[in-house]
Amino acid sequence: MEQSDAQTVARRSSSSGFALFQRPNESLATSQRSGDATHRQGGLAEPRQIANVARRLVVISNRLGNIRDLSQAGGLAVGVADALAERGGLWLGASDEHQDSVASDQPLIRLERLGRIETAALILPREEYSLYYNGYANSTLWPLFHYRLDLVNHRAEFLDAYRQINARFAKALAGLLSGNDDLIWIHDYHLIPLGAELRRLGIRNRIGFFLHIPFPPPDLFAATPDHEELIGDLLQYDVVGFQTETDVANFRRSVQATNSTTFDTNGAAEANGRTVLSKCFPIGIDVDSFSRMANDAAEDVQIDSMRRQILGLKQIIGVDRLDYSKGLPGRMQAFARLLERHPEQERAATYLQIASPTREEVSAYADIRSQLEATAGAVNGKYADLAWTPIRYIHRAVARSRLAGLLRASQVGLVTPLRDGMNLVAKEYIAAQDPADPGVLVLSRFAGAAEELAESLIVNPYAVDEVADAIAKALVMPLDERIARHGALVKRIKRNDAAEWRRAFLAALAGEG
Ligand code: ADQ
Repeated sequence: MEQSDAQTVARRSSSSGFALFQRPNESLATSQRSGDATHRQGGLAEPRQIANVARRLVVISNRLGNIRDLSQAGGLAVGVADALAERGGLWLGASDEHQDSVASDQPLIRLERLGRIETAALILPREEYSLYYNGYANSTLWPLFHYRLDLVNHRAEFLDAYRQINARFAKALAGLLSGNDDLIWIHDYHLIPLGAELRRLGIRNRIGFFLHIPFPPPDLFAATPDHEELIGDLLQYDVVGFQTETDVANFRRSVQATNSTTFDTNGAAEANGRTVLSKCFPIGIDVDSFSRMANDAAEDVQIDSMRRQILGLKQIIGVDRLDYSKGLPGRMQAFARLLERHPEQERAATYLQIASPTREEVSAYADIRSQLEATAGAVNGKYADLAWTPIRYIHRAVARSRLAGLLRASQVGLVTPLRDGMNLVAKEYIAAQDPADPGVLVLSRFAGAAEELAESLIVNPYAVDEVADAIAKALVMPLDERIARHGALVKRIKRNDAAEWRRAFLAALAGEG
């Protein structure tokens, strides 16, 4: 359908040069039926360039990655951008920009195109977005899905905003689809009801959902009053993907407990007149590119590493968002116990913790920063001398290239979350190592990565002495054992890398896997 400019209110944004547009009174059903082939740039309506691959990929995640500079992106952003770059497509996410008042129910979207990737940034009402993001997503679902019922905050206005924002995403997306053939891939816990909202608008496309965080066991999941609705939402997808077999099993048990739907041996169930496939797709990294980055470490990272070599100091490293699920206070306590239980490590090992700020508007995150600073201060106060600082704590995000160099320069990687969907830092630590002299990964059994990475030193992060002893073992592990363990781990992360993750998910989504 050729869309007239009269239907589109568009104006050029002076700062960014791409279009901000609003579609008043546009019938979504109409744009679906006719396969709306209109792409607006700076107020002009142009024919949309539909990629010449058979099925266009449409990705939706809460936030958009910066497709102009993916060097700073980890995990989801890289995986998604590479999938889109391979086959072309559209990426819809919430904009950093917000509406101060809800002037209209029509979607307000900023479009940008770079090569074969088109991004659509949805400008959402500020307050509603906050209740959805800081509220339901990060004060209700995040703690619930990380088994932290003690931190779950349930409020009716959180849930209302969550459903409302998902409905806004659905409305925006419906207007951007180019037809029934678009493959729709929705990411993460922020957008669980999006598939159901799209179905409500009459969208018949194949829709897949991937959960990046754990799925809790049925008894925990049932603690949320909304659990039946959430299960109903998930059963509207064609494919529901999880990080681990444990998550898949938890999901299936919750489905059975909630509405007696059973899964066959292939993980498929019949619901709402379609087949829903539930399956494990462990996310991975681009191993070769991360190894290369680690090899080309910045000069100051190399100098820091040489200084430690001269002093005979080994480095233990942790890299995380400052999130209570990552087990940081317990990890620092484990380092302190290492110094108590293995006094030979005094002045021989130093612990570098990089913890980037995250979700600071959510109250459960306020305490953890002061708790960590107090622990680091107490350990340093007790043990430090002029020549040795036991804990170096950096409360900032670090550029990925530096991060890779720092991981390589560390003899022990400490990844001890209390619960984690996968944990890509574990895989990045392995990829960063020098195969001829690799470091040792100490990994929580409660990270999804532990299902794959059995050759690391697997620990219970709640057992502080056990973690301390594992660090001690890693620090003195003979070279031949380190090489053997590292070789096996590298094979594993190469087999399940980022390319395999998206290939497998997209094959399932297209009905081929
Ligand atoms: P996260 O909870 O953010 O992701 P994780 O997988 O460890 O957890 O990290 C994602 C990326 O952020 C990694 O590439 C990492 O290097 C980077 N990163 C973390 N801390 C950083 C810091 N301080 N400075 C710079 N970069 C940092 C969610 C789930 C995980 C799941 C991923 C992907 O919680 O379980 O592995 O999604 O699915």
